[in-house]
Parts: sequence; C-alpha cells; structure tokens
Amino acid sequence: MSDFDLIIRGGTVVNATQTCEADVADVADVAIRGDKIVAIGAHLAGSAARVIDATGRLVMPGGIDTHCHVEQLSGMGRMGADDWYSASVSAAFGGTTMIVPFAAQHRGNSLRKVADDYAELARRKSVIDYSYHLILSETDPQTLHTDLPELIRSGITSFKVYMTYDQLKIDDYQLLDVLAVAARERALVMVHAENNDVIRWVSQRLLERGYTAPKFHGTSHVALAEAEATHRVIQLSRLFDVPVMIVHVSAVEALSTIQAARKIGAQVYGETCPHYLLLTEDDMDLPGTEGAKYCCSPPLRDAQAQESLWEGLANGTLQTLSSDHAPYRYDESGKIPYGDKTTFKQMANGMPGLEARLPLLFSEGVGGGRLSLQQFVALSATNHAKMYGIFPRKGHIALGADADIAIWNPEREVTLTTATLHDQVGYTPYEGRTVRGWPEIVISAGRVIVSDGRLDAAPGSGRFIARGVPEPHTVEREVSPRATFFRTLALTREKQKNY
Ligand code: DUC
Ligand code: ZN
Ligand code: ZN
Repeated sequence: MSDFDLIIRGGTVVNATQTCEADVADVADVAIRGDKIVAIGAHLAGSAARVIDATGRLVMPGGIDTHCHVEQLSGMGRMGADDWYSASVSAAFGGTTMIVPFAAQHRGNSLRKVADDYAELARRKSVIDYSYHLILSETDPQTLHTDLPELIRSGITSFKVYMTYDQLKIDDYQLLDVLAVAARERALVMVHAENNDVIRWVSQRLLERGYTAPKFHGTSHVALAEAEATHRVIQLSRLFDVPVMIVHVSAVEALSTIQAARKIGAQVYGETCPHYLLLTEDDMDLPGTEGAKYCCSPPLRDAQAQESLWEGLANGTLQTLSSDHAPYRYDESGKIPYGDKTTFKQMANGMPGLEARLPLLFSEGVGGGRLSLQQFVALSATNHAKMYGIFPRKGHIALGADADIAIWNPEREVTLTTATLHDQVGYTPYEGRTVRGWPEIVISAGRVIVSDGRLDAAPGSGRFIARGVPEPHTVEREVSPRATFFRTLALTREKQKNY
C-alpha cells in the first residue's frame, strides 16, 4: 500500500500569501490522500499510487469562479446554453475547480423551492465541487424572514440583488430590508448596481429615434448609471455597516466611487471580469446584430476603463476576477429572438467566459506584467474563497485543504476558438486570441479530472460545499452607534435607550 494517493513532484507551488508549509513560490512536492493535501515540502519521502512530474510547471490552487450563470433563467426569461455538466466541464478545462452560480428567484416564486430545485440539478450533473448564491427578487416575509435565513444557515451565505431590470429589481426600500437581514445573518450581498430609470429613459429615446443596433446598449447603460447606483447602495449599506460586493464593475466612475467609499470606512468590495479588461465598446459595433455577442450588463467600456480596472485588481480595490459566464446563444433562444429585427433592448445580456477566464488573466495579467503570480492566485481563487466563506478549505495549497489544484505550463501557447472550448454557446468573444500559459492538469478533490486534454470525471461527481461566514463579516470591528441603532430598528420592535 502506498503512503499517498498522489504526489505532484518538483513544481513551483504558488500561493497568494506565504503559508507555513510553502513560501509564495517555492519548488516543492505536494502529497494528497483522498480529497486532501496531506504533505508539502521539498523531496517528500514516501510512495504514491500516482506521481505527477511537475518540473517547470506552476502548481496553483484550482480557480474558484464565484460569478457565473448556469442553467438559470435570465430576467428576460432566457435560458443559457450550458447546464451544470457542460459548464462544470468547461470550467475544469480552464483550471477552475469550484463554481458558484445562482439559483434565481423570479417574481412570485418561493425562494426555498427555487434553491431546492437548483440544488438537485447541480447534484446530478456537476463534475467539480460547487455551491450557489441566491438571486432575490421578492422581499415578502416568507422570503426575507424564513427562507433566506434558513438557507444562509444551511451554507448558502451570499445572494445577489438587482437595482435594474424591471423583472428582477428591488427598490431602495427593499434593499434596506435585505441589507438589514444580511447584517444579522452575516451573509454577503452581491449587487448589480445600475440605475434602472436612467437606462430606461435613455433606451426609450434611442428606440423612438430608430437607434436599435447593439452598440446602443452601451449608450443606454451609460457609466454614470453604474456610478450612481454604486454610490447609492454603498450609502445604504452604511446605514447598517454591512459589507456589500459590487459585482461586474466596468466603469472608471464606479471604481473610484468604491475607492473613495472605502476610505471613509464603507465595507465595500468589488469584482470585475475578463471582458471588461480585454474588450471595448467598439466590439459591439459590428454589422447587423452581430454585436449582440458582445452585449453584457454593465456594458463594455473603453481603453481608459480597462487600464483603471487592471490597476484596481493590482492595488486591491477589486478583490475578485470572475467570468460572469452568461452563455446566451447567438440565435432566437438568446441574443436575437427576432432575428435581424432584434433591438438592443431585446438581446439577452451576457457572454461566455468560464473556460477562458484564467488563461486570459494569466496571459494578459501575469504575462503582461500587470500582476504578480501571487496576485493571480488571489484574484482567481484565494480571495473568492475568503469573500464567500470557503476559506481555508479551498483557495490555497496548504495542509488539510481540499486537493483542488491546477498545474500550469506557463509557456504553453493556446489559441482560443469555439471549437476547442467546452461550453455549448457556439461562439467565444475571444475567437483567435492566443494566450500564453495553460492549465494542463486539473485536480479536483484529489481526482485528476483533466490531463492530456481529456476529461476523467462523471456527471454528479462534484460535491456541494456548504459555505461558512464570508470573511468581511468575521473581521473584528466595532459597529458604529448609528449602524447599531438602525440594525435594531430594522430587526426588532424594541424601543431604544435615549430615543
Ligand atoms: N448581470 C449579470 O450578472 N450577468 C449577466 C447580465 C447581467 O445583467
Ligand atoms: Zn448582474
Ligand atoms: Zn452575472
């Protein structure tokens, strides 16, 4: 009998920060028994059932993608092309070993039922470990005071709300209710921050004048609408001193709003996505409806925004880089329900990116000299684990952690094409782009699930991971008297002293 099930020998182990077992980038062996990392060190003694020679390779934590849409109806009622199987396979080939998509509550639906149904889809199909967030569109007492707290306590410790989209948005009054519950239950609120009325007002006027092409999606989702809503939700969160995560930050104005708010003590965190770093509004400006492939919300911006977002990732304004994989096909099921007559208002918003996320970040970020290897690991895995209550189980290479590992060849060049990616969308916004650096071997909970370009994992072999309290809620800090007052006002009927 062998001492270990698997040893990865001689690779450069990269963590976001130094651990007691390995420096941030040390040549070391990593030994695995069952689903756990059980030894790390130079020239580990002992035998293993399987040995992987990782000489010249980077041994990094498997990626965690905490923002992707899988088998979920959009606000417009459109279903994406990927189910839990194809999405998790695609993620695995791109070096991601855990995904956290969304169970979406549409108006009138029971949050509990939505979550239970979604859990069942994942359980049957995912090939990698997973959790999910909730999307909340109702704030009735059953949702807010029974289903939501119960789900949070069962390990679904984050949820998303929309400030735009008529079918999903909640208003400021509802937002306050939701934020107060998040403060009490220690859940992380993810916010789609865009001003609905600005978008509605501009869109209406554009359409009346016959401006229907995809590029006008960008005009209507003007950066100021994103900045205004970002500012507003941050101020609302300060009423209760509760952390919020602004997802898919795209605009310079929103980014600087986050930066400024943090300086005055707001607990605000930020996420961006590869498309905001690598594509621009010009990509939407294609003949006919072709630009619909590049329509997402918030929309693509300009070169200045790209630079600011790279800086935001490097200087810690933004904590996570997620794919926001929203795999709408370029056909009547998604992007162009009315063929070439489809207006920018009728196109499903979002683009694919699960598999390309980390190769793009590695190639353009590390290869482009914008990020260190440690920052790459933080933005692709460690910070996701911390922000969403999965750390220290996942997100680093350390004793006792899950053996979720991607072994990267930093020199390998791969040209991204629809034919070679594993999602079901039928196009990639990165068609023909060559990246340098590729995850050649992917290990999920101790199982080698991708090697030599082949998958070895059955549908349903991924596990549900009950998540703990998101790290922003665990940081020792004094809740201000103002927030204490408003929290009490929100959650109890007691009279407070001195009032
Ligand atoms: N928001 C997302 O998070 N993804 C796709 C579209 C959207 O509006
Ligand atoms: Zn969104
Ligand atoms: Zn999204």
